[in-house]
Amino acid sequence: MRTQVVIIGGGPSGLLLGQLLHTQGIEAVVLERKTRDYVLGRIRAGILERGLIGLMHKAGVGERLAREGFVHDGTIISYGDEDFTINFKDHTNTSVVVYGQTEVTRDLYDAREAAGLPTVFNTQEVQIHGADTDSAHVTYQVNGETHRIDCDFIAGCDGFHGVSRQTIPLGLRKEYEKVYPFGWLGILSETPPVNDELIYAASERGFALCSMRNQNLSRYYIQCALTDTVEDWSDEAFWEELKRRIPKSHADKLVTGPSIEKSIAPLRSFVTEPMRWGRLFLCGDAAHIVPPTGAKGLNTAASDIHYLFEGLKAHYLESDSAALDAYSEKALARVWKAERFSWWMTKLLHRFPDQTEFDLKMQKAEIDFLRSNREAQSVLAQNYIGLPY
Ligand code: RFL
Ligand code: PHB
Repeated sequence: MRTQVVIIGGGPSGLLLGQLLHTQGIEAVVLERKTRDYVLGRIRAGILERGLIGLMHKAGVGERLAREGFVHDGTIISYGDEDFTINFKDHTNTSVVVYGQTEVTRDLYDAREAAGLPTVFNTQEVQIHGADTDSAHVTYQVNGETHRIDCDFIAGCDGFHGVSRQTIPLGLRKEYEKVYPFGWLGILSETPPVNDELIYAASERGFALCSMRNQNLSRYYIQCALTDTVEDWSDEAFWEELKRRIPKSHADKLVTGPSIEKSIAPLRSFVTEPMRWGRLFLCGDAAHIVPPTGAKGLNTAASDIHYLFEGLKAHYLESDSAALDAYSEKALARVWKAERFSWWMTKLLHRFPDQTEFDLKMQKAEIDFLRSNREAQSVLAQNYIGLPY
């Protein structure tokens, strides 16, 4: 079999690319290691920047998002019982939208199926061959049977644990990594959100985040030790700890209930350079990871897809490969800024095991400065709503 682009990974990056290519008549096959239901069962991102929203519309899948997404004009930052709002709209004339990654992925799968585009699920042993030659191809197994697809290009959209990044010889790539000494324990509960806007809460007991999916579905996170397991945290223990970390005025209003999902995610900053090797292009979590504090992971994956899509479009429709050749450089320039913002938000709001009393004073002074300084708030707002592509 032959196609123009093989997309490895049927997560949001791979599906968005597939749908955008389809609008231009460019053929792609998506290979996904799991099933559609498994992919949709992963509860992840919740905040979409205007760039990703624009791409969803461009891909022809923005209708439900426009109808059901919740526009957020700002966010609350708290420290102990004190809190303040940063109004994105005032500073940038732009908002973000609360719409779960699950819904983004569902809309993309629905559109892919409606258009009859090829997706192979349950693929195993995916291997990339000849990415640095003119005979690139991908092999994979389904039910023990080996298949081969020849192609012009390969989009490595297979997340942090995928095969695409590993295919680039070690001597040709450089990896940059920071592992944080804590994780996030997250729960989803069918309860009304404690507040209309998100609350990013710093406290002496550690960080907490109050987020949501809709009027009766809340998403909450608390910073936890890396050694903690989900079994260590009963729902009751989670709610008690959350209440201790957010301002009392909010804690008193918190509606609790049974969790319908509970998971722990470690926090990591990671970038691999370059994001291209011959005919292979890395996109999204396959190339970079951010700690979730700035809500940048999915949004940065989307900007990669924008650059790759524009490159492939110019290559196929105008026989111009300049944009494709600039992919790695352009994507990385934006990635590093998202890395910086996520790292900064993480440092600002979390408790680190080795923090000295001086470090704590610095953290508090930085939050106080943010609270009182319009320019500092503007910098946060510009980064949060997403830097331009
Ligand atoms: P994904 O979502 O990991 O999808 C990769 C897909 O590739 C498949 N795969 C393979 N398929 C074929 N062959 C192989 N060998 C394969 N290996 C893997 C996998 O099964 C999977 O389906 O990567 P993608 O598409 O690049 O998307 C990235 C986003 O998922 C990620 O950046 C965000 O979820 C990060 N993130 C957030 N991002 C935001 O922009 N805003 C947020 O509010 C936000 N919150 C979060 C987050 C991530 C979190 N966790 C759990 C890490 C909150 C959390 C808690
Ligand atoms: C979420 O709703 O899952 C969420 C929101 C904001 C973040 C991270 C996660 O920074």
